[in-house]
Parts: sequence; structure tokens; C-alpha cells
Amino acid sequence: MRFSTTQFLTGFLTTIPVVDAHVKIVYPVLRGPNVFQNQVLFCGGYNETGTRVPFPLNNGFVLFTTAHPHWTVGIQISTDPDPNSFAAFHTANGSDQLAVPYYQSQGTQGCVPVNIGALGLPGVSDGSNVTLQFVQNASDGDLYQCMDLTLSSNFTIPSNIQCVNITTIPNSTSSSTPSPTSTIKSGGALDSMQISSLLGLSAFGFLFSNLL
Ligand SMILES: *[C@@H]1O[C@H](CO)[C@@H](O)[C@H](O)[C@H]1NC(C)=O
Ligand SMILES: *[C@@H]1O[C@H](CO)[C@@H](O)[C@H](O)[C@H]1NC(C)=O
Ligand SMILES: *[C@@H]1O[C@H](CO)[C@@H](O)[C@H](O)[C@H]1NC(C)=O
Ligand SMILES: *[C@@H]1O[C@H](CO)[C@@H](O)[C@H](O)[C@H]1NC(C)=O
Ligand SMILES: *[C@@H]1O[C@H](CO)[C@@H](O)[C@H](O)[C@H]1NC(C)=O
Ligand SMILES: *[C@@H]1O[C@H](CO)[C@@H](O)[C@H](O)[C@H]1NC(C)=O
Ligand SMILES: *[C@@H]1O[C@H](CO)[C@@H](O)[C@H](O)[C@H]1NC(C)=O
Ligand SMILES: [Cu+2]
Repeated sequence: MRFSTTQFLTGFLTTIPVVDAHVKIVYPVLRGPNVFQNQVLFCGGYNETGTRVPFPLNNGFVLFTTAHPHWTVGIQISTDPDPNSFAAFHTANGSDQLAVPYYQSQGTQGCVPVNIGALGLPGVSDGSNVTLQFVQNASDGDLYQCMDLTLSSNFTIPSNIQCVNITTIPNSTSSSTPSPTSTIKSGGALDSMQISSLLGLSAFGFLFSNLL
């Protein structure tokens, strides 16, 4: 979803040209640079495998920030050396092969523990290549981001990257959420989540610090 200052809250957001507010993976590195409008596509718009980065075989995590107050996330896993379609993240019976089952939560930041070594996937061990596809389902549907990894039993995530959930939602978001009707009247460029996020100053600051 995209919106510009001229579409809404003119005068309040005078210095902000365009803001995209889907989801942003903080850790690990993505298959390719994040392009917000492509998050609705397979692997966030990247079909080709990227440069693999080391990731802990056990006790890793995926850290993300988001401007959607309420969301469902899950993490798919593929052992295909070049996973280039949703099917590469499926089990033999066509269901999603999951490193982390889908769960519902809320807040501006989520940290999802990922223990790949404990999944018992055939052939997956120290040194294996895997790809994770992070999926977030919130107010504007499914969003995808991929991470191409090489698993290592001796790799430690840098200590400056802290696995923390921030589950609080600014009070203003719940009290001043406009109706879906008013969202449509604004031109369809904003959903109620975006508007309510912008109406909360702390959420607004969050957008600047984390999503731009
Ligand atoms: C990725 O694959 C899809 C499905 O085959 C295709 O529609 C899309 O154009 C491809 N994207 C790129 C950037 O090649
Ligand atoms: C599909 O296979 C997975 C394991 O590979 C299993 O957990 C799941 O229950 C199966 N789903 C169906 C619908 O059979
Ligand atoms: C993992 O991927 C890297 C880079 O693509 C490749 O050089 C390496 O041989 C692969 N390792 C395995 C075990 O397949
Ligand atoms: C995501 O949410 C939409 C409705 O908001 C629903 O139709 C869709 O099935 C959901 N997808 C998943 C993977 O849960
Ligand atoms: C860590 O494990 C990898 C194999 O996964 C190995 O190549 C590397 O030498 C190890 N590093 C250390 C510091 O033990
Ligand atoms: C974040 O919240 C999820 C869902 O409740 C939970 O599974 C996970 O362990 C939490 N992460 C941390 C670092 O507490
Ligand atoms: C948010 O609301 C709760 C409960 O109504 C209140 O305790 C808290 O002080 C409020 N926080 C802010 C920042 O206004
Ligand atoms: Cu969004």
C-alpha cells in the first residue's frame, strides 16, 4: 500500500513525499533490497536466489517491524537450491512447508524464533542451504519476503541485533480508527491501519525511524 501527503493529512505530513508501510525485515538479510510495493509478489518480487548469508542451524530468529497493528505471520522453508515459485515451499501434498506455523499477534515489531535444526527436514544439517519465505497477512493481504541462507551450527547472530517483540499499539490507533467507509472515501490509497498509524504520533515516529 502506498500513500502520499497530498492524498491525506495534508499540512501534517508536509515534508513526507511517499510512505510505504507494509513490513520490513530487520534480520536476516533479504534475497534482494526491499521494494514495498512488490511485497505482494512471490519472495517480494525476487524469483532468483540471492547471495546466501550464514544463519544459525539452531536458535535463529527473524526480526521485523511493521505498521500493521494486527497481523498473522508464518515462515515457510524450502530446501530447493533455487526456489523460484510458491511450489518450492510446499510439501509433497501441496501444503506450505513451515519452519514456523502461522500465528496471530500485534504490535510494531515482532521477533520470530526459528529453530531449523529441530524441524527434522531430511538432509538439513550444518552447512545446508535453505531459503525462508516470511509471510505476513494483515489488513492488506499476504506479503512475502525471502531469505537465502547457509545454515551453520557455529554462527552467532551479532549481539547488536536483539530479538524483541514490541506488542504495544499506541492508544490513539484504537480510539481514532476511521471506518472502512472513510478509507474508501479517501481514494482507496489508504487502509484504516495506515490512517490510524499516522494519527498516532508514536506510530508516526515509528514510521520514520523504521520504515523509510
Ligand atoms: C517472477 O515469476 C513470475 C511467475 O512466473 C513472473 O510472473 C514474474 O514476471 C517474474 N518476475 C521477474 C522479476 O522475473
Ligand atoms: C501434508 O504433509 C505434511 C507433512 O509433510 C503434514 O503435516 C500435513 O498434515 C499434510 N496435510 C494434509 C492435508 O494431508
Ligand atoms: C550452498 O550454496 C552455495 C552458494 O550458492 C554453494 O556454493 C554451496 O555449494 C552450496 N552448499 C551446498 C551444501 O549445497
Ligand atoms: C489472508 O487474509 C485474507 C483476508 O484478509 C484471507 O482471505 C487469506 O486467506 C489469508 N491468507 C492466509 C495465508 O492466511
Ligand atoms: C563454522 O562451521 C563452518 C561449517 O558450517 C566451518 O566452515 C567453519 O570453519 C566453522 N567456523 C568456526 C569458527 O568454527
Ligand atoms: C514474540 O511473540 C511470539 C508470539 O507470541 C512468540 O512466539 C515469540 O517467542 C516472541 N519472541 C520473543 C523474543 O519473546
Ligand atoms: C494507554 O491506555 C492505557 C489504558 O487505558 C493507559 O493505562 C496508558 O497510560 C495509556 N498510554 C498512553 C501513552 O496514553
Ligand atoms: Cu501494508
